Amino acid sequence: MYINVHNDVLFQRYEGNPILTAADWPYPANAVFNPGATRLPDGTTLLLCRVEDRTGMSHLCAARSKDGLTDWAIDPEPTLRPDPERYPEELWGIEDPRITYVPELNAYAVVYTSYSRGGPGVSLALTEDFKTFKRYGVVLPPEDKDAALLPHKIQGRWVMVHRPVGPMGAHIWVSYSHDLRHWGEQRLALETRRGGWWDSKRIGLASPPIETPEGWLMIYHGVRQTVAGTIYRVGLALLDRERPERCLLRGGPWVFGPEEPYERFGDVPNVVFPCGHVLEPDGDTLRLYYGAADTCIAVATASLKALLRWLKRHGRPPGRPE
Ligand code: BMA
Repeated sequence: MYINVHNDVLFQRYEGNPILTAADWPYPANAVFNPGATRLPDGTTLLLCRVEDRTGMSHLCAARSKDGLTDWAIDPEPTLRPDPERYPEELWGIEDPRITYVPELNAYAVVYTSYSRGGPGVSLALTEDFKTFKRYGVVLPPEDKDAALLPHKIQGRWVMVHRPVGPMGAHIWVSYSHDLRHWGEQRLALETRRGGWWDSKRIGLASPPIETPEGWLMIYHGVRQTVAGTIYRVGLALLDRERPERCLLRGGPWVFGPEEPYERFGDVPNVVFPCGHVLEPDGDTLRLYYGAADTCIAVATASLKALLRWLKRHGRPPGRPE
């Protein structure tokens, strides 16, 4: 049992939240949320935002800011649109990008959900400039989403963390590839907990795993079903550096959840859904960008060291019956 669970405040919301809403968009939009994030070489923060229009379908649009908080310059048109003619899996839109800079490729890997007739799948595109994209199409078929590429090969293979849904639930898996197109050696990395747990209905990767000397820090979302609907919250786990399918530590309580009105009310209430972060030049301050209530975009900061300290104190190896 986890008794005396600490309500440590690890994430501080920015007082100017939400930082981006549909009203800021240069063209009509219903909602902007769940952005991927990266820091460009000149220090600019780039968010690749999911934009839902009034058909109900989504595309991706880049917003850039010098300080990562204010004065966003938003592309005047969609940056990456669904292309169902050439990529039929994008028929009902593209959603929830995760961005990883991959030095070996000299490019950013954008891994996103393509919403096909067969359900949501994982698609990959590479870009150097967030203007032109080299699409790989769907790399992991439905039902699968919440995926990100790790920034370098491990023992000669690329690594993807993702969330397939099977008859036994929605858990986090790790898969390997030699060429980014063909994925195999699938391994179950982290399971939903059961019963009353906050992460008992579904879990999925939030922002891309962060490499630390102790392992890959994984920020993940967990879903609980209640009589009033679902609640999306955020928890922490640490994955082995060389074998990321091995979870070393998993936090008990959630570390971030919907509290503010913009997180509690919106198109889908009670959702915080991070898809990206940037690390400040101090190497410790983490800015976590998240969709709030499937309606707008907000940001919260945390100390990477404090997150790891917390996990070492309050986390435990998974695998025991929970
Ligand atoms: C998930 C995804 C997210 C969304 C969340 C809450 O399944 O579809 O895009 O933010 O549900 O609606």
